[in-house]
Amino acid sequence: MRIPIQDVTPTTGMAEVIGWVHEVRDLGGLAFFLIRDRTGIIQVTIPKKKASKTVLAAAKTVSRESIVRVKGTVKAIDKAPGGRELIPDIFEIMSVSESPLPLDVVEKVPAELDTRLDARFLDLRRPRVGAVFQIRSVAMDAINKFFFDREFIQITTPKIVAAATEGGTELFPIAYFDKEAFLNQSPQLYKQMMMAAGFEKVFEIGPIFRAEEHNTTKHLNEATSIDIEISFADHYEVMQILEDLIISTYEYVKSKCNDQLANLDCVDFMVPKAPFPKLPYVDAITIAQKKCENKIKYGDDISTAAEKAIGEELGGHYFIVDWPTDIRPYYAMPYENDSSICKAFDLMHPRMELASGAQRVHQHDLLVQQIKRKGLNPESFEFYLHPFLYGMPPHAGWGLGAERLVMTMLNLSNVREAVLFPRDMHRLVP
Ligand code: AMO
Repeated sequence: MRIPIQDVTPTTGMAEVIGWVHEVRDLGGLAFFLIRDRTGIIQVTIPKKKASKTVLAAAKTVSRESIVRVKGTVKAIDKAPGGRELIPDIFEIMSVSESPLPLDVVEKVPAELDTRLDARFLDLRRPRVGAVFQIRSVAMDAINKFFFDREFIQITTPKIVAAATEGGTELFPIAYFDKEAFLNQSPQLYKQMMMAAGFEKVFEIGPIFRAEEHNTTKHLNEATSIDIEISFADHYEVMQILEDLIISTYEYVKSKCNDQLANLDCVDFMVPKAPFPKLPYVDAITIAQKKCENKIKYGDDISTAAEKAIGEELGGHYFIVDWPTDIRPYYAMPYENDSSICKAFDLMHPRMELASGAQRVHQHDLLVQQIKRKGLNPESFEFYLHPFLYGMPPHAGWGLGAERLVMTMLNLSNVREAVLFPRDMHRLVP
């Protein structure tokens, strides 16, 4: 029976493995193969004089990245990966790979990201690339556990919608029978409606679609958002939950992903330290003004250059709080004593923004007023506003980008590295 390659040890005696032919080396009297499955790599050594004819025939013709079944004796040997090798009695080709390969799995030949994404299935066979997605899966497991441990209800909200969430722009229109419809930018309105449903604590992990014409290393047109909404909570309470979630996700990954982190050269993987500083927006602007050349002023969004400058100053994760009401969405709650600033926040990694959130406006009339102030039509939001008339609890929440979380956690240079099949302005296939 097949065993995972990582479980093959010199004490196993006999072993059978199935995997891809990672490398082939012929040294005259000896043929060496490295065989790879998702758990690791093993050396298969064929002494040509002693091997059977069928083993020799298969070994002679097999191409790299073909799938082989190898059964034989395990021997300890210092120089091979994992300190052992397999001497086969059976060497059977199960699935032939064509040559040449569209992409070199061994990474001896460097490839551009575009070439890699075109042959993504092969790219993902690279242990270093596969490790990103194994870690992403573990991080998602940590996040789900975190929410279920705290008695959140998991929700799934529509991705085909009739109205914008975050303002009028950045929507992908779709054909929906005879109606105008869009792909949803955020579960924002629906997660808030679940507060009116009495669910109190909800989370959703799902796709968001942004028709932004950005071609940067941190923007995707289809991303994964980790969203929460909580009743009877303010912005401070949900910032604390976000900080706890980030730290516990890092801790879980650190405890579960030793091999994958080593594959990625993340030997200095550090769990962020609590508490994350809370920097008022006005101070963030002052730092940016001091450190950046471009002229940023109060009331501007924090540009990429400003993010970088402030990130260098702060050095770790931090929140930007107390934003001008004018530059945040209509659903962010203004402060009672100064309505020019609101109870919104961003969670920042030194490299970029990771999450946005706020305490929300829960009063119907104030919400209508704020929607109008943004130049939007309250009639388009009727389905959303309706629940605010019948007992809407005070509430707060946030949305955290899963790809940016993985990108910053693993120090990846491009957000596309954290997505199996990224969608950007130029990429719709595969
Ligand atoms: P926001 O629009 O800031 O807030 O999005 C929240 C987080 O989602 C991620 N994100 C993206 N990641 C990659 N590519 C993109 N184009 C992209 N757009 C967003 C980011 C970002 O911080 N409704 C609010 C959240 C809330 O208040 O609860 C919202 O969507 O990491």
